[in-house]
Amino acid sequence: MNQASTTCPYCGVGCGVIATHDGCTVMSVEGDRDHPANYGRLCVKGSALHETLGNHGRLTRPRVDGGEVDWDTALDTVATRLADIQRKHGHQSVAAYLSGQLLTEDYYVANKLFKGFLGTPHLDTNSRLCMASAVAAYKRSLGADAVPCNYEDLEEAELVVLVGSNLAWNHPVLFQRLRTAKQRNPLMRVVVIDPRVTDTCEIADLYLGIRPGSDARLFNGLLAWMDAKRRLDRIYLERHTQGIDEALAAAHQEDCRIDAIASDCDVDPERLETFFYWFATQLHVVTLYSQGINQSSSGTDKCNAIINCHLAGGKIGLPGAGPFSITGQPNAMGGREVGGLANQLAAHMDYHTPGAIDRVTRFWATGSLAPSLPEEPGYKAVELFEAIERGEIRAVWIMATNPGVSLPDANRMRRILAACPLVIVSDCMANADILQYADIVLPASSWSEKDGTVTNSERRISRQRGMLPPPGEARHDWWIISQIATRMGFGEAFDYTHPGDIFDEHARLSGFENAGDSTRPFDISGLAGLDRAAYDALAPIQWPVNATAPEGTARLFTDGHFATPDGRARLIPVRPRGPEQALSESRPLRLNTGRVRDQWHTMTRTARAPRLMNHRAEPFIEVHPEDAASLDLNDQQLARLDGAGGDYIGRVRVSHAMRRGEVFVPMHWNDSFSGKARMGGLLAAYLDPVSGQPESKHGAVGLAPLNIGWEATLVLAAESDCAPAWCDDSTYWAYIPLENCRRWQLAGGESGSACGGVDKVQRDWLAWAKAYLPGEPALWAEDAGSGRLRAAGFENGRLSWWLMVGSPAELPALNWLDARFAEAALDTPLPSDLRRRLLAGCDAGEADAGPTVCSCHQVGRKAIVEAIRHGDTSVEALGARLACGTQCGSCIPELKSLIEEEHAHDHATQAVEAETA
Ligand SMILES: Nc1nc2c(c(=O)[nH]1)N[C@H]1C(S)=C(S)[C@@H](COP(=O)(O)OP(=O)(O)OC[C@H]3O[C@@H](n4cnc5c(=O)[nH]c(N)nc54)[C@H](O)[C@@H]3O)O[C@H]1N2
Ligand SMILES: Nc1nc2c(c(=O)[nH]1)N[C@H]1C(S)=C(S)[C@@H](COP(=O)(O)OP(=O)(O)OC[C@H]3O[C@@H](n4cnc5c(=O)[nH]c(N)nc54)[C@H](O)[C@@H]3O)O[C@H]1N2
Ligand code: SF4
Ligand SMILES: [Mo]
Repeated sequence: MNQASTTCPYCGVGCGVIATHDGCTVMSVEGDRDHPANYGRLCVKGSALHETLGNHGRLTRPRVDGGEVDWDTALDTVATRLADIQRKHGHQSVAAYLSGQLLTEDYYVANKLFKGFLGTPHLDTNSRLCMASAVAAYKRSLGADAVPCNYEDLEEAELVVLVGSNLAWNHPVLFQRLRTAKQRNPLMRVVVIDPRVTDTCEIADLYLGIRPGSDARLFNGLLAWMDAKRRLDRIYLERHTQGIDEALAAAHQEDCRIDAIASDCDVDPERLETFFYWFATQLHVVTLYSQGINQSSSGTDKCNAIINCHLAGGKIGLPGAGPFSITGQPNAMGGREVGGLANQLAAHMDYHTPGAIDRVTRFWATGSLAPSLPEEPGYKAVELFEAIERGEIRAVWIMATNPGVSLPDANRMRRILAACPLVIVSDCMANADILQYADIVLPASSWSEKDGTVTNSERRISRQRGMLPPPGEARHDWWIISQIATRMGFGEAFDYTHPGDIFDEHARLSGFENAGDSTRPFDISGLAGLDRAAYDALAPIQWPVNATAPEGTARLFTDGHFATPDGRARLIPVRPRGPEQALSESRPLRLNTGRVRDQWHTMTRTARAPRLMNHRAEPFIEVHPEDAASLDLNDQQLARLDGAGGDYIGRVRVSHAMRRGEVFVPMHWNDSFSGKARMGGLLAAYLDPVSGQPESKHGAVGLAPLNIGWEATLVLAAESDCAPAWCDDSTYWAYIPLENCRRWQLAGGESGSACGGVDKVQRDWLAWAKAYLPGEPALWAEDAGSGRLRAAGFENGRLSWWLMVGSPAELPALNWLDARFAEAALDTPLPSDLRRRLLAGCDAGEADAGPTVCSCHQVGRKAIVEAIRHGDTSVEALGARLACGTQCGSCIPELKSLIEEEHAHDHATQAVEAETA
């Protein structure tokens, strides 16, 4: 057995992971106690990493025009077709769309090939949908895309403001660090600003349930308030900044009385003033912001409104202080470092950085080999797709991202890709939606196989280390790109033999002609020249790493000198703007989109671990109770959202966490897991004019119940991830992998739909089962009156399917049934008690645990509620009895709210009892 120390491939916290493996399989993972991001902790996604591996469902062979080919053919075809298109349509007719999930080395080579050697600036990344506004704002104010703070600052702060971040679910280990710090320091305060009451509110001293999109108004108001209360740090402003007068003038353009701001933001004025007071009177304030701020048509301004307040109070460059944009993807930061955004060139140099184009040309020695470097920035994500639509770009290479799900107006983006003459896709998973549009598929190696570095949210570079061979013929991304570069005639510049060679070049470029130039703080020249052993052993380190800071740098701008030409930070005048997507009579609801605790993005990886599916098994729509009532919607009923570019079907979750007039849907479901739950199609593409980031958080939708005739649950043996034929004739379907079988949740017979007339009454399920399902229906119990039905089929003595027609509210926990699918053969003839249990789908004595709350120990809601009623009224007591919340801790906020709910319920019942007595 071997152990490898590596880094988690999910979120930007960048936790160190120790993986135990035998060279073929990773048996287990645990948190690396020595890694400064997590000190041994892992969240539920990290601790389930080994359960998502395995060769099943992986891409293993290159494909060209639908047929499998060998690598030579695939690489030659890519090289020839790209060259042909460039010859006919110019250098800038080819593009790349990359991802913050590539390693820095992969990213560096792709950027060098496209911008350096193919002479096209059109290389952008999914970070455009994620960090672009934060990047643009840092550059405008601090002079460089340089995150000033680190994780310890969060722990050392007296006030932590979490804006547009659901840290508890999306950066769980950091959330736990913050919770622990707060327990240690009772004076620490936490403020959460989010239109939804999220699990992050568990540690909030103050919650502001803000009107979506009104954050800039709030922070502008704060700036004006600090001014009025003489809480500006005039000395800091004088010495280290520029632009306070203009920023204040802009803030004062609006009514700055507390009541007016509170009314615009739709929050309680007293709470608002409390927040203002706390912010203004504390020096050690960290404001951590994420997608609730960035993903907006005025995201850059919102980030700057936050940074303004920090600069104005001198709350930056100190321990426990600073504006902290938290990154999402494992290597969002690394991508920014190499120049993965279309407006960047390389190593934090822009096209317009004086001398940069010449410097990079000399460093890469593109010389006579290649066309000269582009002179102007390229198209940003959505613009890039629009350029394909116009026929201006005729080839796009998509790596490690699933834009048919994640881009706004995704259905249109799919049509654009379908019409693009050449689409090349590098991915690892056979079920990624993007593959439907690929002319050429290049199978890539994945986490546990690939080697390189990633940079986390606090500028810390860590190694990801490979331990397993890639399956079949999958290859490393850097290798694939270098091979194509070589076949296009640039072999000399791409003769890498190992990611270490690439890292060395990247480190050298960061320091190239960068001595003493404080406008390029991204400098890791101190890591250049590492030999293979030193690269392999590289310990986590925060950039800059150079001659002055050989051990790395924990915090930036501590001396008040910024990365602007004159060393002064800029306050930016901000005029608050609301969402661009307008509400209308037919689309009166504000659409919010985001993440759930146990899934990662478009589910190609996390959905492979059945226990990660249980917390939220189906796509859903969260709705405020009063909206639900006015629309005649019940909890758990299916409903349809209608948006600008398409519709979405999910199960209603009636929730007090929502504001009235707003709905929330998860961003995760792709074509393999549901038929109509891709939220990208609901949104029109409105972009921030500075950063080009789409407004993914503020759509406009209509909502209506789905009037279906039937609902059914089908559980089937065997392996396969794709949607089978029966999904086509269902109005709604969701696929939910279990340990030993596969579950489909189906609904159909929509009244008003084409097949509604036939299906509305009932289907002939017996005929249907015979047509679609393997094996004979051996058990069949039907209630003709209600249309309810339970049945099971067998093949060679094994259970092959189980069917329940009726509301899924009647579903038992399926653990017992799941285990039956693992049995080699069931007794024949079936004993009567087994028949009964099979029809019921559960063991008679088996309590239904309800939906999973704790994914680590698979503890369900009902079991927890029961334990609370028995007197386990603390998280600790619940942990002692049921083990829930004792491993990764991600479910603790949910445990606490269940305890509170039961407490409230008790009080209500007591009150009623008192009244009736
Ligand atoms: N479990 C899990 N974790 C992840 C990921 C994942 O897929 N799954 N993805 C990773 C990635 S790439 C990213 S970028 C991060 C994202 O991490 P977060 O930014 O925390 O994630 P989101 O859920 O997209 O959005 C955060 C919050 O913004 C709120 N919000 C919406 N509109 C507004 C508004 O106008 N103002 C304010 N103040 N808030 C608003 C939403 O209600 C939501 O709770 O998560 C990372 N971590
Ligand atoms: N409405 C709305 N839209 C959003 C968001 C939102 O909150 N709301 N969030 C946005 C944000 S912040 C983000 S980051 C994006 C994420 O959206 P995407 O980037 O589209 O999502 P992923 O599912 O992570 O796609 C990664 C793909 O790369 C593959 N892959 C994984 N590792 C590798 C590798 O090493 N090499 C290669 N070649 N392939 C690999 C995976 O199988 C998968 O298909 O979505 C954005 N879209
Ligand atoms: S918090 Fe969870 S998902 Fe994020 S890096 Fe750590 S273990 Fe991975
Ligand atoms: Mo992201």
